[in-house]
Amino acid sequence: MALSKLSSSSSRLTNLLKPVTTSFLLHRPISTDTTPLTIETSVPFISHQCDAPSRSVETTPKELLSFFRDMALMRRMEIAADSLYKAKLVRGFCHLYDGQEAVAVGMEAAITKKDCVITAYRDHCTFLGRGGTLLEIFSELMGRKDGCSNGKGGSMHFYKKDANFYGGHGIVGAQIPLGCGLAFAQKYSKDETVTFALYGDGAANQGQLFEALNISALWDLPAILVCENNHYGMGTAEWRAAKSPAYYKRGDYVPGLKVDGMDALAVKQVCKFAKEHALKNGPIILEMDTYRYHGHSMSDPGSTYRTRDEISGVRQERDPIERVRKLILAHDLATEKELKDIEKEVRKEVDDAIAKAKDIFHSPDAVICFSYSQESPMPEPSELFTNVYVKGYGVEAFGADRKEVRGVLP
Ligand SMILES: Cc1ncc(C[n+]2csc(CCOP(=O)(O)OP(=O)(O)O)c2C)c(N)n1
Ligand SMILES: [Mg+2]
Repeated sequence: MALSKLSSSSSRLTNLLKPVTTSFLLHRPISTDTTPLTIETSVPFISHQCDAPSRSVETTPKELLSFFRDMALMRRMEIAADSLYKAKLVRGFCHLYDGQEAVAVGMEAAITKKDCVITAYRDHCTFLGRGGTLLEIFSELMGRKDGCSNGKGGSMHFYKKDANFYGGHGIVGAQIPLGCGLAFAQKYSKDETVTFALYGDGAANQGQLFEALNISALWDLPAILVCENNHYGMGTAEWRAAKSPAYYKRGDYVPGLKVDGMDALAVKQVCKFAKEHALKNGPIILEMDTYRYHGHSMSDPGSTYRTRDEISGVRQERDPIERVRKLILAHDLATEKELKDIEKEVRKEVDDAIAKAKDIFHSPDAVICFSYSQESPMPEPSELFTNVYVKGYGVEAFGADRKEVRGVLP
């Protein structure tokens, strides 16, 4: 573990967190101060077939405070989703992202909403990073009409077309070739944008990754393949599944970089670098060294294939929110109390969104087909087949005997 190698003595840590250069003025309003600040990444980038970006990352007090707030919001949201699940208000599959927040936040700081993002089923925070709202998230989780997929996708299938977020995919690895297809469209339309296709260390062992890489490299597609290496695929540790766990090198002829995925500034730096690289030269792999605190999904307590010490060790040494908190305090950008107040604020924001998602009352003629709280309607049954097939192609539904047409889908 990268940060675990660092001395835990507070004086050493304070030295490490000191800026390379700094010229900010104290007593400026913390949330709007854009005075440049340069901070060294926690560990060096490791490169394969390309140069590594500089470890000195340009940032501002405003950006660091927004990293802190955004990651705290994501963390709180995931913890709330866990409680809702346990209260049986969320059903079906649900995979939580707490621990991995720096990847979503750092990536968004480097790109625009014109760039495309596509990921797997662990998608709540990626959606929030793309500008999705808490209300859309909790509504979707609870199968409500106001969800980002009209309550029909659930946890694994969040989408936000207006911010070029293409989901939310449950088939492991399937999003990788889809992402390369998006990059093909971007190259074809010459719009100077790129696609970030995120996948896990488990998915990295699939054949389709290499097929997609081959064609992307052959055609110089602006595809950035981000392997979020949280070190486990369900209950299987990476060392049991991968002959080479150096995922950044697995593209062979495709350049790659290994990054501390718990350091939001390092993630921002490498994503910026990768975007420039991909527009000029074609695909690149970014391996983000990260960690999930929760089990794989809600049915996995996450403690049978790894030790509690391992989990608490990562929390203590590498936690992405705590890292930014220490940076903010070391540079006197806010007080401990101000940071605690931000955490209180996000807690309230999450609670308010859940209350709203539960209590939304739609049109008076809304059909309540299956509801856990008295007022909140699920989508109407007639919605079952909408947004599934393209309209006008006459898709027919047969009975089990396949003889009789039972209905024509809209
Ligand atoms: C094609 C396919 N095979 C198997 C599964 C079952 N499955 C769901 S998640 C998962 C593990 C994937 O691990 P990883 O890619 O590391 O992602 P993480 O869950 O760690 O984010 C598996 C095997 C699936 N959904 N799709
Ligand atoms: Mg994994």
